Amino acid sequence: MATRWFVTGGAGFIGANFVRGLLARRRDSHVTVYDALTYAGHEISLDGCTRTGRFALVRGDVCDADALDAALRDASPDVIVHMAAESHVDRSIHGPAPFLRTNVDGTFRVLEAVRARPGLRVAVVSTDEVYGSLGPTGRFVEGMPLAPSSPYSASKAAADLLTLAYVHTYGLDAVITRCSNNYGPYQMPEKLIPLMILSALRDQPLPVYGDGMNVRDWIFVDDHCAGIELAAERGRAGREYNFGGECEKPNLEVVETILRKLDKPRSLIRFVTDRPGHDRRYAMDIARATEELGFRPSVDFETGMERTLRWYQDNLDWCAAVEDERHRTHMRANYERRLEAGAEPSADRAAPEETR
Ligand code: NAD
Ligand code: TDX
Repeated sequence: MATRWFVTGGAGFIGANFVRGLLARRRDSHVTVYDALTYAGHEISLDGCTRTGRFALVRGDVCDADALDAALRDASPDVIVHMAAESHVDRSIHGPAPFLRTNVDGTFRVLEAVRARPGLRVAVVSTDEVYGSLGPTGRFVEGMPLAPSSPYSASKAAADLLTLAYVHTYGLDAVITRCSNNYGPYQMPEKLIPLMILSALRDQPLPVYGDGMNVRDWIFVDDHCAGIELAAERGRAGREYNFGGECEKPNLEVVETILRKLDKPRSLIRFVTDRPGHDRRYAMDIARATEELGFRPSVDFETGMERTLRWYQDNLDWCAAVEDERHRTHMRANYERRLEAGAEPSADRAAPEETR
């Protein structure tokens, strides 16, 4: 079992939940977080970790090979969990360059660092979005050809392929995890669920793209973190593992659930211009992770949403801290015109045809 963990991107949403969970449950674990602290990475999300005496935060960029090397030398980990990434699809549409830099070149630097350290294992955290978009039926299965549609998902697919090439060519001890949409505490309010929670709490419009019938497979973040831990310790090198919540929901249903639970009116919903290239549906087949790793999602949507809503209501200070100028600039660029224009769902309906 691994005791010394090195988590790139550990100050982000999934990273903070992963690191907190590991430190709390495994008293023999030591965790180094290596994070550039971009607009999405926040030291406050890791508050309290230092008190364990088993935690270190190193501010560093995964694209900086020398800094990465020095941090790895100091940390001397058994395993790297590589989750540093630019993670927001809308931002990748506005400006793809940081996505290519961090997600492709950054992953290359991490793989090179692992190659220089025989015996070191790496779990590369990827996404369901590398598979593209589904029609009304079917699920993503590992081994399907990759068909990413956004600059974000294309950069993640490139990282996956590079990882597999390193296993094949250099015998790297690497696994890849691919997960569906996460929700839970510490998620930046640029993503659907926290954005809708905060907008509803503030009685502001809830911007729903297109007809609101795009489907995502929602998983509570702790379940994804459990899957990453399993894959990092028990996964077979060169193998991809799908994780998902077995919880498909159209976006509109998610938004209506939030409004109902907060006792806010449905009239806050605003149908706005669709996301260009918007994937219609994601759904994960998790049989491999279940059979080989013993993975099962354990938090149902009702419970996960209750926990998430409570967390955001109790942590408005965290929200105010992360909604800084960098966040506000993105929000203006992405929503100002959409909200001014508005759009009828029927006039703006995304093509529901199969894309694979
Ligand atoms: P996030 O945007 O909340 O966090 C990303 C973290 O990476 C931040 O702490 C940021 O500071 C850090 N980072 C960014 N660029 C960096 C760089 N160049 N060097 C070092 N650190 C850098 O993302 P998240 O939602 O926590 O996602 C984590 C990982 O999981 C990503 O690889 C993402 O693609 C993947 N993933 C996310 C979801 C989801 O629903 N959020 C689902 C499947 C997979
Ligand atoms: O304002 C919005 N209105 C809206 O209708 C936003 C931000 C989103 N949406 C829709 C688009 C998607 O169909 O909600 C759905 C979810 O959107 P996001 O929260 O942006 O997530 P998504 O694009 O599905 O990608 C997420 O899951 C896979 C993560 O951001 C990725 O990092 C992960 O790989």
